[in-house]
Amino acid sequence: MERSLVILKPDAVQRGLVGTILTRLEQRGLKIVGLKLMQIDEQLARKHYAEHEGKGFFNDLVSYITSGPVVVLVIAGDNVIEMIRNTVGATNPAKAAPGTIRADYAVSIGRNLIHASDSPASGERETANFFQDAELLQNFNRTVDPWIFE
Ligand code: D4T
Repeated sequence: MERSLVILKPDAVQRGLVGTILTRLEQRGLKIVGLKLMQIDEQLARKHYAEHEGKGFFNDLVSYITSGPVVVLVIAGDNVIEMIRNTVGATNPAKAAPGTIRADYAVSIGRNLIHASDSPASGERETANFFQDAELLQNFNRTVDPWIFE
């Protein structure tokens, strides 16, 4: 069982795309086990993007992700990391495959709407950065699951 931290970035909130993007993830059958609206402060932004510290785009990235409210969610399930990354599309929306969220709703790498964890280890680390265990409802049953998982 993997966990992916997904962030609907400030542009998604400002552009009124939260519902649209959540719908895409929900309708795929992915199971959301945590969800909240929040504003990321600079300290958390630097922690979340620590691997990019020192790169030319780092300061702009921190400014962007802290510029307004975001919606953060945790999705749990087998292979969710790869499935969500495929649904989200390439980092640069200009190069993302048609039908992915970034290709359908974005054009710039610095306004690419959504973050999703890139490995199981990142998923765990990022989830812990944003959620307390008690905020996650990992064990609730979805009665629809037999129609989604063979
Ligand atoms: P995030 O982390 O936002 O989901 O994006 P990705 O996982 O798809 O991509 P990433 O970690 O390589 O980049 C993080 C973040 O930085 C922005 N960025 C990236 C940028 O503005 N310019 C760049 O050249 C790169 C590589 C976009 C996503």
